[in-house]
Amino acid sequence: MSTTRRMTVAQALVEFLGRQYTVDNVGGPGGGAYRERLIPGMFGIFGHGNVAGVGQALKQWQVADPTLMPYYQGRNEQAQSHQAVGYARHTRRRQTFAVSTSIGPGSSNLLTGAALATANRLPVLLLPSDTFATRAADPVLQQLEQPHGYDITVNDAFRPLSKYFDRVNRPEQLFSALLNGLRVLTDPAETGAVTIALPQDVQAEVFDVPGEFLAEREWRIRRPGPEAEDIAEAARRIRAAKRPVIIAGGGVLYAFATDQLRTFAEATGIPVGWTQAGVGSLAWDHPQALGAVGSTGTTAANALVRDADLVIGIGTRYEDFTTASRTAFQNPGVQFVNINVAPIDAYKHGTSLPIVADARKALTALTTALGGYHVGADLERTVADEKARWDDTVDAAFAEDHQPLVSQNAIIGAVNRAMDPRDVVICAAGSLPGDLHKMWRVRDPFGYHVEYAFSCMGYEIPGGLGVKRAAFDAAARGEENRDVVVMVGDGSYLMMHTELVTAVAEGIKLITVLIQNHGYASIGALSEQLGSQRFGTKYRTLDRTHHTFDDGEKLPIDLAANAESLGVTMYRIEPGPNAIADLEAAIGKAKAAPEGSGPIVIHIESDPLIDAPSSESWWDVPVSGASELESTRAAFATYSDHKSRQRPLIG
Ligand SMILES: Cc1ncc(C[n+]2csc(CCOP(=O)(O)OP(=O)(O)O)c2C)c(N)n1
Ligand SMILES: [Mg+2]
Repeated sequence: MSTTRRMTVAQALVEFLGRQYTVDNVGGPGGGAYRERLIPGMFGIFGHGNVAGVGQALKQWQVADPTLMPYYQGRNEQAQSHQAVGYARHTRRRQTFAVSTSIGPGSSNLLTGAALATANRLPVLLLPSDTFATRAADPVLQQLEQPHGYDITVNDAFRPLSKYFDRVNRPEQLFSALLNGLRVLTDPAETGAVTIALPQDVQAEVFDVPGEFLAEREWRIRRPGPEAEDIAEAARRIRAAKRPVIIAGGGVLYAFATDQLRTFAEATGIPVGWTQAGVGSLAWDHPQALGAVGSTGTTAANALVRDADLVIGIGTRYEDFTTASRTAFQNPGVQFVNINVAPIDAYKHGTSLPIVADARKALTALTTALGGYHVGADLERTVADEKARWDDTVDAAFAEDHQPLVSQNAIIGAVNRAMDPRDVVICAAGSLPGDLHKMWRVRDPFGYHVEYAFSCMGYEIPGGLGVKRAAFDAAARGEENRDVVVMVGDGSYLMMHTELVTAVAEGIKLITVLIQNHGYASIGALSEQLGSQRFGTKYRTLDRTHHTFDDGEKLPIDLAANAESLGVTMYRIEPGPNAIADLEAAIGKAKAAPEGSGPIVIHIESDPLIDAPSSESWWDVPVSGASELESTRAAFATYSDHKSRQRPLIG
């Protein structure tokens, strides 16, 4: 017999969240079963809205049992949600954090975080506070007060950004709000931002809570198998294909299907390219590993997909970069077999054979169905030749010796060499994600974490902190530890570096390589390519006469001193011939620091005008059709040429 308890909505919320577990039959310790807390902690920045209700409940539990719902601070609500997302990706969408905010700006600061989680299909539980449900205090500080709709609050802005949105206007609604919310969080096809708005008066209201609501509950990750007819048809099409290729996406990693992918690839001889989220599906030096596909791809992968007559997509969203804006696949007869647990992706681009299934189960079934099949020797030769050509290209880029400022290519090579195979590299925006996608030599399924669905400047440091928390928690459970290395540009750093303070407060050993190139190398190169002459992409002093930031002096900015002032250990790499060797040594030194000793930032300057090797690919960014500038007219001609190769549907 369960007993009913009288408690506040916030107390019931915190206790409920502390008793939720994710269970899974793959990806546990030693590859076996898995059972962990779904919500291992809650972030919060307190203000009116959550200081009393949720804050009181957290304090009450911190006194009674600090393990039930550990509270963590952050310096910015958006950054807190990025930490939760980083944690969620590293735990393969089986654990995430809750984020509690005050009303108004505390809530709206989370909007970018919600969009990022939803775009990346990564779970995060957002608990923004809301204005009074009773309207007893009205309009309260930070209330939106829309004349045309008095029930609208700032939190309604989460509706289009969330996979599940709810508002607990009455205490009894908490039950269905949380049960629905957690269903979505743990659903492999639906997951993303779950937002439950909590009016500040309701948080503190007392109601009767049945004991069964507060009992431990398990959420098993669904891993649906494929339908036999689909596998038979896929096998028939693969047997008929002359030039098949696999595109591996994040779904391979979330399904713990890397062994199954390698087995399938080796049994059939089909080569494998990968998306940003799919890096780690196969080790870079596997003979069938083509590397990155699409706009930020390798010439090897792009050559193979260009001529492919059958593309087997596994756990990919087929995002614009992957398809090179629908120009990647040029074989007129190309067909697609799309294996994905999410129907939206399985059916994407009008594919003729969608298979809605877990990647691991589908690959196992497909391997069996294809017994005895192997691609021809000519395809194997092409793969080996293209792979060797690209590997040589990367070797040359890593060995670049530009002076006085080094190239970012050489920096990436140094970081790659200095990190252990199990360490994790983190990135999100700027020129680094594309360069890493092309060139990073990944050696472990967890080794690469680039947020490139939203590519949000500022994700890098908080996202990396979330990954480090997850790696640390896994190590506490007996797994081997991993160092986490954030690679971040000066633009992203300036936008959101303040979670370094959080790392200082908790002594978290997060290693950051900060690349100073005084502005936006990425958008600068894009601007130049599109005929806009790098307008507005450099950090320079304002020339008031011509009102331009493009030609002034570099800003007298010292980001190393900035990080140092926050309590971070800093290594400055001096420009010059030893910069790359010094960088490798600095990473080695940072890695040797003990856990608990706090964050380390390594500051290095690079030349923004040296690009990564070409992908021999394209990305659709529309160019002005009319222009007074000759540079724009030239860019428009090139644009029109590429545009002619775009396909309306690719399936
Ligand atoms: C929040 C946000 N605003 C704007 C952009 C568009 N954007 C993409 S990369 C970039 C510049 C990044 O600069 P930096 O971090 O210095 O990297 P770099 O380009 O120099 O490699 C901008 C403005 C973005 N991705 N995210
Ligand atoms: Mg920069």
